[in-house]
Amino acid sequence: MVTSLLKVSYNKKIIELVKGDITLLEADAIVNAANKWLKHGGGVAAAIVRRGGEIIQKESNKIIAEYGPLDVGDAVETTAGMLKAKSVIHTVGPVYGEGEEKIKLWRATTSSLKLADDKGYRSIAFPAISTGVYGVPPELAAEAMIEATLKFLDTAKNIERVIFCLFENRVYSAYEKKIKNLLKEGVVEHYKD
Ligand code: AR6
Repeated sequence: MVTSLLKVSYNKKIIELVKGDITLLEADAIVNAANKWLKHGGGVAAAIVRRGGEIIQKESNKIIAEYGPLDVGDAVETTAGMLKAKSVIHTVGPVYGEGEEKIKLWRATTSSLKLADDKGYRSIAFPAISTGVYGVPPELAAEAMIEATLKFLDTAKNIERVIFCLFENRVYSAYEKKIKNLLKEGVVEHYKD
């Protein structure tokens, strides 16, 4: 089950926080927190391949065979197989401790948004990149990912809804805190239908 818990508007676009499993979402694109080799062995990556099918891993292998390992911050696209989403965008977040984690998370978020926007997608759902196996504190990920999203939405052509799908309560709380601060500052507003 996926539960929508906080919805705000920014520049006529929607930012939404939901709790649950990203593989169940119906967005045009869902983002995968991948590694440089697109070996989807654990965490959200494994869940995406499990539900979407091996086709996602096979297409990922083709991308790596052609272009070699990705850089941190890159984003590439595969089919979504049997998922409800139309597309999976794989991006590589930083491992905590390697340095410049905030900038790198900003880049991973922006390159995923740009890829989706260029494809004409209207909605995209992100997990909390790097906050699992890669060990980035959720507060840092929330800052970087939400700030990058606001900046991107200033000039987005097609994206009108960005969802952050958080799996763990501690991670959800960090994203909620960031959005609540933005509400207080008047940067975003509560969404009204
Ligand atoms: N839906 C939404 N979020 C999820 C789900 C899910 N089904 N499952 C886990 N999460 P992680 P990373 C959350 O470890 O830290 C993989 O092995 C999880 O609670 O998936 O970027 C890759 O192949 C956490 O908040 O990604 C890479 O090798 C967030 O997703 C490496 O892990 C990210 O956790 C990437 O590490």
